[in-house]
Amino acid sequence: MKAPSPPCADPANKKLLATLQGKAHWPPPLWLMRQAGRYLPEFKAIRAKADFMTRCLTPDMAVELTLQPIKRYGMDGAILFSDILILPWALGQDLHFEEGRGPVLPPLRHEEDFRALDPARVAERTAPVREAITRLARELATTTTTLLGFAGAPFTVSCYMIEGGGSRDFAAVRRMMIKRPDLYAQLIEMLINATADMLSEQINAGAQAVMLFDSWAGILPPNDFRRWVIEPTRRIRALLKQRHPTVPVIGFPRLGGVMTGEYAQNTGVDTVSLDTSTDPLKILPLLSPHQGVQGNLDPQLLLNGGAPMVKAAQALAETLRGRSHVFNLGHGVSQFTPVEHVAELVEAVRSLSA
Ligand code: 1CP
Repeated sequence: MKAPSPPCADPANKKLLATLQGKAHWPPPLWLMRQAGRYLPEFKAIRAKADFMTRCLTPDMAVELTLQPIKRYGMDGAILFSDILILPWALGQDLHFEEGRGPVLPPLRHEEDFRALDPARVAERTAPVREAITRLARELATTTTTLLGFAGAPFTVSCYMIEGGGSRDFAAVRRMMIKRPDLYAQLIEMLINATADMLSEQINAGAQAVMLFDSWAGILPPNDFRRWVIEPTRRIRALLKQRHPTVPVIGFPRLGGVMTGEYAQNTGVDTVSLDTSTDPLKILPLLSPHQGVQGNLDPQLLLNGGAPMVKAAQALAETLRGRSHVFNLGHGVSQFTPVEHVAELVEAVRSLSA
């Protein structure tokens, strides 16, 4: 097992934070989406003891789970152990996670369902999350690891709220957008403000950068993508910049395809996280010089490990060398990934030479 990051009192040694603020580092800083998860034996040990919501809402557990991949691999970023669906739960929508099925919520269908949501209770219900962040910030203060907060972006969160869980085509969300744009717009408006407030609270508690996951952005046609993905993200970023001008915002418009450049330009996110299908060379010319790129190694290469993964990782880092690049995957770590493959990837990126 690798030692955790060496102590360092100087926040300038937080390579990930500096990169998110626009600097180029070589080798690039690295963390992985879903780095705390079922591929880790120490994660499974805690998973056997408590259900998902308990793990998210018990600060001791959330802290321990967040730090597991840091202790094992010395990642440059620690992402809070939580979920994008904590916000709907905090707004008053019931939520539980079913084995083999994922999140389950009572779907929002009628005006009364929307009216029952109450942003006034979010701060109180997310108090354990802030407590976990406060403790993590203290633990990581003297290390090289940057603490990341996050939320789902309004569109993706609305998908789960309206469908009542995951979906193949998100037809109920599309129906609502088409048939009740007034009601849908009210929900997105509420989510914009609640998300900005929640992320602002995460920053006040000690998160050094925040990420907005828009995992289903890619299902929308261009005009809906502009209205329900780009515009809400632009507004959340603007609200956060008013309150925390120096805190970087990462945006992940997954499967955004040719819309990804427009997303980066018009939301103003400091770093755009690219999914597996995106060629970074196609996006770079569309970014401003200090805008960063995060990603985007194929999680399937990590799953399989060995020379194909190492070669692709080296090529990806080399392609983005000289600009702000955070090494990451194009989506989350698969639960079937052998732990040795993650160690091999971390070593491959760390040992990139001049
Ligand atoms: O313990 C378990 O078995 C539950 C698995 C799990 C985990 C580890 C879920 C259920 N959520 C999480 C944690 C989580 N989720 C984190 C923090 C940990 C880390 O990254 O290391 C983060 C950032 C998320 C974000 C998240 N949750 C997203 C956005 C990113 C993505 O994967 O696209 C989404 C869409 C969710 C919803 C969700 N939560 C869990 C599941 C199985 C799902 C997907 C449901 C579906 O649509 O199929």
